[in-house]
Amino acid sequence: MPEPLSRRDLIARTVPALAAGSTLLAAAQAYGADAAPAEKAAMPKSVVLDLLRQAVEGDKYVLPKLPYSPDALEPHIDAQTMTLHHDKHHAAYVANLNKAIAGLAKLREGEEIVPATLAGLTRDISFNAGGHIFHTIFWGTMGVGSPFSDRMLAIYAAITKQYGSEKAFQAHFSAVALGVKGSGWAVAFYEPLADRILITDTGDQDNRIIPTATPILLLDVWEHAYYLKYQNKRADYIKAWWNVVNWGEVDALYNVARTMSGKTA
Ligand code: MN3
Repeated sequence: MPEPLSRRDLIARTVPALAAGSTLLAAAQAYGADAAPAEKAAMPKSVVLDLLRQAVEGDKYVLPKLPYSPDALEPHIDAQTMTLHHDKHHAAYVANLNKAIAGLAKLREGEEIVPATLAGLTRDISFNAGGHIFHTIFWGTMGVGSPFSDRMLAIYAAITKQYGSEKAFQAHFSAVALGVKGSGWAVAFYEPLADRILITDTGDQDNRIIPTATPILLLDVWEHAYYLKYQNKRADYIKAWWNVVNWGEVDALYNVARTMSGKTA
């Protein structure tokens, strides 16, 4: 008899944004506190995996703590923006995700499933789950870590091979971030079919996700992510953000995504 689907599997099958992060969620769970030492040793240490483990408790989604103090990314990203972004915006996605799931349960108990209510709640789940997972990964991929020029990193080899140079990759990613219309994210995904890194953007935080691909580097370009310090100068925010990318963590996620999809070095 097949194992019953876990909550993660169920959501991963129905919510594209969560599906994109599901490799990381699977890794976080499989290599968590209960894993055998050999299994844990096989997976690189990762801030993001630790945060993803904190992002759910039982059947409720939970706001993980920032892995550094709100002023840690100064002067590039200011403490007030970090505090509002994490404590208010991310917290609201978590609360609204739990609310939408409860709302759907209630809807199923009713005499009929009202299509408009269903459509609204389904969108709420996709939107808020995307927000919850993307922000959780975003916090973990910033901070003080290895510089990109560390040639020992697997991500360095992959990016220079696929994009020609660090500069070419950053220019491409920055242009995608700058080109997002309205609110959204620039995202670099690991795509396991071709063992390749792809850059795309999202509408809000729940569209244009590549199924099976795993986000390894992402940048929030919603105005709430930068407006206090940079106002309308999104390009300045993007330029500053490169200074706080934790390449050691991006490398860890790249290795986790490859390991989880059966690739060897
Ligand atoms: Mn945001």
